[in-house]
Amino acid sequence: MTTPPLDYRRDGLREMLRIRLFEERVRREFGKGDMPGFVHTYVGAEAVAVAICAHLNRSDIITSTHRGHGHCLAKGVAIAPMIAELFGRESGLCHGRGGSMHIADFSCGVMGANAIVGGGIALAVGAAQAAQTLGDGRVSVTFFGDGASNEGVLHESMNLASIWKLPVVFVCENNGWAESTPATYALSVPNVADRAKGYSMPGVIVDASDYDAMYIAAGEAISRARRGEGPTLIEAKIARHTGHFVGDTEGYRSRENRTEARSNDVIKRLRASLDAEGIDTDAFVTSIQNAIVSELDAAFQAARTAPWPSADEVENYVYAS
Ligand SMILES: Cc1ncc(C[n+]2csc(CCOP(=O)(O)OP(=O)(O)O)c2C)c(N)n1
Repeated sequence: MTTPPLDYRRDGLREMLRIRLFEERVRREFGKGDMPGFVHTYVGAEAVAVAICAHLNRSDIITSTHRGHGHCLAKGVAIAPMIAELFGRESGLCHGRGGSMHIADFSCGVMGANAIVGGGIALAVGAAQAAQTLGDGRVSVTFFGDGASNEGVLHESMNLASIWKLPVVFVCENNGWAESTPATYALSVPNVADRAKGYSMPGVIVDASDYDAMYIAAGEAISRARRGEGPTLIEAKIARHTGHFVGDTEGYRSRENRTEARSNDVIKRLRASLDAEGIDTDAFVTSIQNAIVSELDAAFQAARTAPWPSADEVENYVYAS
């Protein structure tokens, strides 16, 4: 296994910090009570979206989940219209009709977050089939959780992707929980990746607190898809740092389990390894923090004062009305 070049690690640190700061701010702002709906944050999982998207082009496709902010940011969605969408405003990416769980931006290949668990998986397979038919070289990636891995759609999708050698990567973010149900209870196999064998594709387990490992595994799977050799299932093992949603009191989880989950943080780990190589990350991190905090300040202020959709147009931009 080769270590990725330094620049990729610095880019990785920057992108992961952007997501972390975005999510921590969203959590705080949600507590003020004027952001409608539910919010599920991506804290602790940043390496997965960032490492995958580091290997994707803007025109490549991703499909996301109810926990989709990190995927969207890593794929290039702009912060201000995303925040406006969280507030349900007309200036939001989906004209405020979607909110946190339905962010989509086709201009950078984000076919959508999805409140339906497993809802993005078949869409990514369809996008991969389109890319293969058109011969345009694009790949698609679908992110989903361990809970979604028990949905029938994953199994049908992996089977079709395998027999047609579609350029798609299945990325399971296994954070050990589906809401309050432990993966150890709900999975028929020790690892989600074990299921790849049934569909004749590589099944790769990655520790997502290790950015280098995640970057390398992502690169291999995406290159394989681009070479026309078919799909890969990556299982990224993540420790769930927070509750299922913002406000979850986690009565089903021990304090020790939560503390342990937070103890092996990918951002701290990557910073420490860069520092050990003689790169002082303090100044780098401070400059990223300052820039992102200003961007977030402006985005929240603009979103809170932006117009709502008008009542007589509320059925526009939705598929069924
Ligand atoms: C088809 C469907 N079933 C159930 C739900 C309710 N639900 C929302 S999130 C969730 C847990 C999903 O767990 P997982 O896929 O592991 O993702 P995580 O929240 O851990 O990231 C469930 C059951 C849903 N939204 N859609």
